[in-house]
Amino acid sequence: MLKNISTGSSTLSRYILAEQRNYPEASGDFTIILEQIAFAAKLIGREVNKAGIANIVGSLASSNIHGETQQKLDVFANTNVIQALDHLGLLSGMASEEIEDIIPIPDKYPTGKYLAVFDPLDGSSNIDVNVTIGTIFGIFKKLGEPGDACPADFLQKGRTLVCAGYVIYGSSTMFVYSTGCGVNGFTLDPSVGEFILSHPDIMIPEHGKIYSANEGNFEKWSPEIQKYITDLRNNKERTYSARYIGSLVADFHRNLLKGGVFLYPGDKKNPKGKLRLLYEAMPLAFIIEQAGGRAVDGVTDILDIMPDDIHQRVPLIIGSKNEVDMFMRYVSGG
Ligand code: FBP
Repeated sequence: MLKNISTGSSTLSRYILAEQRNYPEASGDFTIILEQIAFAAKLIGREVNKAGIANIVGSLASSNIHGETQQKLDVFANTNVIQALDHLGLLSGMASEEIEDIIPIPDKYPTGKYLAVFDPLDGSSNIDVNVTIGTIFGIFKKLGEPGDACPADFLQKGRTLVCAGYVIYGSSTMFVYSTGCGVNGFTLDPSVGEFILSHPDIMIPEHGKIYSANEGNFEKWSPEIQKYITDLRNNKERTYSARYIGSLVADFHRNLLKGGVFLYPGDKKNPKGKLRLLYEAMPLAFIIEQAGGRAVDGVTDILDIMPDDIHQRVPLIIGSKNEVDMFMRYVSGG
């Protein structure tokens, strides 16, 4: 944790500024980008909190590029993240899980050297039943020439992320991020409208006691994955509990703090699983590695996968190192 910064008194802005002072060459761009994402998160969190009473739950007639019905809040969240970032002069383009093409910077604004990728409202199929949902984001540097981004600019390994984070809209709203110097969590104090440092230097326990998977898919999994889950259930040395919310940010956040493994593997019908590499897996893999955990697709570490499409799906096994290593031993036959 940074010197002279204590929990309960440091706002997100103050923390980012202090972090920035460790890098004399830093321009302050991140401070602006992260503050803007935090602002969008406050707007999204406000709508999420009143979702039941306002006419904002439910579906729109439109569907997104994955053929899923778009929830109204999905569209609201997507618009707000874009509007928070498009005018800064710091980005050369954005890519959202909700939009087929990359999102250009409007001509009236200057471009910059960063690229933003995001899932504006992860777990949105849970909105109508008041389950915790979240926003996931990652920031890359645009490689090559400055100016407007093209889709190929986004095809970078997760190792090149310069920042990643998520916001969780739960019983409180939390902003968790990393710029590659550890992971810190900030809780929104609604009375002052500020994110306050509440979870400094988050480290995931090396061994976890929770496994999170949609066991409704058990019969579709490979025998190796079935054996992994069966052995976790029957483990004699360590008692495992199953916990699955079905909302990635919520499942991830719990396991990050308590230790455990989340898995959404591929199966025969969908060998690449359900989750998206760029918008979900990479940012969370960046966070988990910074917190001492591991994320894999069953063959490779997530951060070492080179995407070939911005909307690519990927199997995701993420969490405490011990349980992810164990998964790799099962699927590699080791
Ligand atoms: P959406 O982006 O459509 O919300 O899908 C992602 C997600 O909801 C994740 O948050 C969650 O981990 C997963 O799907 C749950 O899938 P399933 O219902 O198949 O278990």
